[in-house]
Amino acid sequence: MRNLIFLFAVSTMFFLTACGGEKSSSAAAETTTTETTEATPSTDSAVAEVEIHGDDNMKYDKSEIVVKEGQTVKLTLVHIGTQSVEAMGHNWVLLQPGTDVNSFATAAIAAKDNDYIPTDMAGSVIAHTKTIGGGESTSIEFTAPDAGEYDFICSFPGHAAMMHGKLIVQ
Ligand SMILES: [Cu+2]
Repeated sequence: MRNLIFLFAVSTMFFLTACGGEKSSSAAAETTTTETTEATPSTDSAVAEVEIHGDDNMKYDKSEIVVKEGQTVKLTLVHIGTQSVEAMGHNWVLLQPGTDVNSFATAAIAAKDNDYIPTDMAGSVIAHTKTIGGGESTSIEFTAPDAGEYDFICSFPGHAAMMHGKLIVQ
């Protein structure tokens, strides 16, 4: 009888050990899967992916963006605030060198129906996003122009004084 109880105890231990072993090998399999996902090829270096945020305090989170000449720039503007597009709309407008930023911003006030891009000054624009409100985001793609420094602004009425920066093309 003692022998039988001993045998039972041993076989139970064996069963539990086997069960535990199975659990750790399945955990190991999960880890392997995660590592495979992380090993996804890195993004194409020919494309510069840029993200810039605008907020409810009329500010961009970047005053300088650096890219390389001829590079494809994928720019995403994210409005991290909550205010409406009417009250605190933001866009991102890249201007040709020599453009008078104040004149452009003044003309933009009357261009609400065209994303605040004044039609008669469209030639001064290299690239621009649409105008968005809180919680929205928008992306554009353009080719980085010749090496140099370019002004970018938000052309929503009254914003350019606070929301401006330089795109530096190397
Ligand atoms: Cu703005």
